[in-house]
Amino acid sequence: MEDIKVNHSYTADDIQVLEGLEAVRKRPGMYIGSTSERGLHHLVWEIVDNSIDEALAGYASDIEVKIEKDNIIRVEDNGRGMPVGKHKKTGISTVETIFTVLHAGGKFGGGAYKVSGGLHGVGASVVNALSKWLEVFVHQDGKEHYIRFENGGHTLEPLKIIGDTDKHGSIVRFKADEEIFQETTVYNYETLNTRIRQLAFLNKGIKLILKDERGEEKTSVYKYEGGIREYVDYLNQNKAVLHEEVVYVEGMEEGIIAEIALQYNDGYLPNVYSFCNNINTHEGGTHEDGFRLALTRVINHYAKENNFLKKDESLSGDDVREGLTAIISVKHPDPQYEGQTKTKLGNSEVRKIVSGILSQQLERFFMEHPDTAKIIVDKAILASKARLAAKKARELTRRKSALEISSLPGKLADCSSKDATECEIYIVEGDSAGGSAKQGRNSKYQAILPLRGKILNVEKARLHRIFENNEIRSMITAFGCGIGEEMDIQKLRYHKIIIMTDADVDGAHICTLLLTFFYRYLKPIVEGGYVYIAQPPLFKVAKGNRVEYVYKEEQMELVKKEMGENVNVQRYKGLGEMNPDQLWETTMDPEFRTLKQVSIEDAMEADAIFGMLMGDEVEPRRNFIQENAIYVKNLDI
Ligand code: TTJ
Repeated sequence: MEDIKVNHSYTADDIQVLEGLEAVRKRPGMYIGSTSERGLHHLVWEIVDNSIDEALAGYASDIEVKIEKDNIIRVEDNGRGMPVGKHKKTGISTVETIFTVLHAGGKFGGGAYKVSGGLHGVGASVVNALSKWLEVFVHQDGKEHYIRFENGGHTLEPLKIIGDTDKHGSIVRFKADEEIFQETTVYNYETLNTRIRQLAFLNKGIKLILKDERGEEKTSVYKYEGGIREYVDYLNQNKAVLHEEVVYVEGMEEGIIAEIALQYNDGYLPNVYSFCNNINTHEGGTHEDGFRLALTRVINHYAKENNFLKKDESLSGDDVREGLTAIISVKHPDPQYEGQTKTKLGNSEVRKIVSGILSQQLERFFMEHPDTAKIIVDKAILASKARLAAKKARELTRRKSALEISSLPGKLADCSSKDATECEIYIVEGDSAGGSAKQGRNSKYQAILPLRGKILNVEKARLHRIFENNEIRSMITAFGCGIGEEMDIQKLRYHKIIIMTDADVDGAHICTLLLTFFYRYLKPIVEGGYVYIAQPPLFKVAKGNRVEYVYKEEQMELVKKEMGENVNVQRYKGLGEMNPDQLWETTMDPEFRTLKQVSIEDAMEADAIFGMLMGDEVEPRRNFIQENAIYVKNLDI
């Protein structure tokens, strides 16, 4: 152990100072959260924050953080340099005061937006208290000043001039005390790198350098003239963005600076981060409230003004944040933090300031960039529709469980058996075919649910609109198993769900719609093989008393050959052309019928082509159906 030479006599103030630093050493967790790896890195931020303050005040442009050999940290800035003169209250140099008086940080600073006075801004003295040794170099007015502390902040000798210089700025070097940081005193490059890059994003124009000299030298240099604009670019780098330009607004009111950058991607989750004085306000707060308020208001206003939205419709906050990447950064001279982890900004005036700045400038941006505005509004409208559909799906499921089986739809002709494994439900197109099916069925295990035909042609609906369709609602109720996330396949009341539609375009539409719907909202019934498509005959071939039904075009020749001359051929254009007995015989009787079991691929395919089938263009639809008749056998088109 070397002898510590103490050159100056302690005053009463000094004694207090040392007691203060001793308190930090006794309960370090109180000051830096913990003495884990995280606490160790905290030391670096306590020092760096002071240089950031100097840069924010406009006096420093470059900050360098170096991990020297033996895990010594060196922080340098090119600011004015810490004040070297005598401190009024302590009677010692301000530099020494900064490093030996708890919470002295706030008093020497000149900058209005003190990061170092923020969340954990306990000050440089805490770092000193928890260091084996710490050195300060101040370059100012042609002179280089120096002071060193050892063993938890004991001043070796007062600040002194050690030479001439033409630089200006502050340098701090320190070695964390292994007695305090017993877990580790080894710094993680990536931990430092990530935060330093973030600080560079949050403080545009400041050059931040990280160097590692412990092994092979590593260096990262960050300087973002675009600030949080480039932060949003960075966050969206692997995403498909919906518009090239990041929307950026900034303003200052009542001494509070607010900056917002945002850009939409094709995802669904919002990615919104807020900061106050460079601290990530995880719990949000008034700046985030103001942001949400303005975003929702401006997008709704724009959408209505331009008739993208009816006057009585509106987009919710969740709608306008779908796929949104945004950074909200405020700089506040006197921030108040609240919440569980003190990461919620509490200053109430900030809400109005942020919402005011964003409202005004976003509105203007939309006017000047109508194409981007349209893209954003469209995205929110789509989100709104999806949300509505999901809500309806949930409501339907809830209604079902509340009313149970007693609420079975009136149109349903249910079967008498309650054994789901033998029960079948025919989903039949049209009331007339439904009537025939009801008369022709075996009512013990066959249920009939007629769907009113043409629903699709009328609707040209987006998928979610099918929830507004009564037929489909009664179908869901009849199935009894709920839908979507709350679906319970155990409650399915029929183990065969049989779609029975006409062999024409409308029938194909209904089939596509049903399969798409099943695929999206009732996937387990498709996966479980419970869904079938009935195969009604295309032709009836009769000769005298003998009647044959033909299900496939290719069979026709064969049957004609077999039955000889003078056959009567009837082409069925719809289920309604068959009487109840014929329908039973040809399509419903388990002894004779053939059913096509629907695979998940069929349903997927239906889902994929859904948009095309629902579109306004008739030709591609017609062509598609002709070329890909996965479930359409004969099309009268
Ligand atoms: C304060 O106002 C007068 C001129 O100097 C201002 C100041 O304190 N600047 C300053 C402090 N720049 N850099 C610091 C600083 C740098 C490090 C690395 C550590 C600490 C504690 C302060």
